[in-house]
Order: sequence, then C-alpha cells, then structure tokens
Amino acid sequence: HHKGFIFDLDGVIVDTAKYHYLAWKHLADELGIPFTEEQNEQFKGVSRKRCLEILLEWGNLKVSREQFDSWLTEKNQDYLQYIEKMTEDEVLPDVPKVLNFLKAHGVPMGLGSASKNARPILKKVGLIPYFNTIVDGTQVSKAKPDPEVFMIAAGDLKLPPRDCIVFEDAIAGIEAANIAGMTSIGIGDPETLSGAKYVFKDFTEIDLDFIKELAEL
Ligand code: B16
Ligand code: MG
Repeated sequence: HHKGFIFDLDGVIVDTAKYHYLAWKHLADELGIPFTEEQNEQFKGVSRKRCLEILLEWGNLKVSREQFDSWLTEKNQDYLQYIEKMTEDEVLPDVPKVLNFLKAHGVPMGLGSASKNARPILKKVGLIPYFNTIVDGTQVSKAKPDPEVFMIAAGDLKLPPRDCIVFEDAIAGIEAANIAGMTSIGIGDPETLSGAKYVFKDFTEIDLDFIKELAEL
C-alpha cells in the first residue's frame, strides 16, 4: 500500500472533547476562572499539563508544583468518570463506515492522540483491532502542533509523511499534520480549521469515493 491513514481520537473518532470540557469547566469553576466552550477549542489536541498551565495563566494564578499536580489529578479523575461509562454507541456517526472500508482494503491505519487515556477509550468503544499502531500521550514528549505524534505513527506504519492522511479536529493537530508534510483533513468547523487541506463537518459528509481516491485504491 502507498497510503496510510492516521486518526486523532478526541473529537474525530469519539466526542470525548465534551467530557474534557465538562471536567475542565468543573475545575475552572472551582478556581473561579471563567471558562467557555470557545476557550475549550484552544485545549483541543493540547496535553493535559499544558491545558492546566494555560487555564492558570488565564486566571492569573501562580501555584506550587504540588497544587498543580493535585489539580491535574483532579481533572483527570473527573474526566475518567465519564470515560468509564462509554460504550460502542459513542463512536461518532459513520466513523465505522470509513474504518471498515480501509481495513477491508488492507490500508494501514494509525492512531495519533495527545491523550494519555487513548488506549482505555479505544478499548471501551471496541476499536483497538483496527489500528496497526496506537501512538498516544504516553509516548510523545512534544505536544501538537509539534508533528512528533504523527511522525512516530508514520514510522510505525513504515510510510513517508507525504503518504499519510491525517484526520484532526484541533487547530494544533492540523498544524502538526501540515508541518509533518502530511495531507490534513479537518473534522469540524471550516473557519476554525481553515489550515486543513479539506474540511468536513463530520464523517457523515465524507463518502467512500473520496476515501478511495485519497487511499489511491
Ligand atoms: P488526556 P486528541 C487530546 O486528545 C485532547 O484533544 C485534548 O483536549 C486533551 O487535553 C489531550 O488529549 C490530553 O488528554 O488528559 O486524556 O491525557 O484530540 O489528541 O486525541
Ligand atoms: Mg482531537
């Protein structure tokens, strides 16, 4: 195969972005820092630690290492409560259509997520078997927009970056894919994701002929 596909997780395969939002909102309320869904856009694709740093900057709060770590843990525990309840029904519409099509044609697939919770989430929704490689937040040192996560995935798939197609919902993720020299496909709002080569509202708008063309099948 000439081409490979790399998928982001949160906001592309599952809508865990809404759970991240709820958990951050919970913490922000507790700290008295205003936090809107618009601000949450800037957290997409960004590591947990970096998100908290940004939140504290917005709130003009300087805290000790211990306090920082304890809030980080609190946010994650809150988030994990939502994850525990996830089922296969939470795979976003028409994502299985695309995954099944690519798998049936033997196209290499990878996951490239900033999340340290990526594996448990994939397990919950039953998608582990689709991926030839799963690269997550436990393996990367440089967060998106650094292309590291996608470069590791491409390496695992034994493909040069130009032969990789990346699906992303985050501004930082589109940037990472572009910097890597991969084909970026935005999932979400075309204005927010204007840096992407193509943008779709969601997978229901993507037809298999387009996937076939991208995959050069
Ligand atoms: P965790 P993705 C990212 O996942 C999320 O978009 C981002 O909002 C989150 O802060 C980050 O994972 C870290 O997640 O706290 O679970 O390690 O979109 O790159 O799949
Ligand atoms: Mg995402």
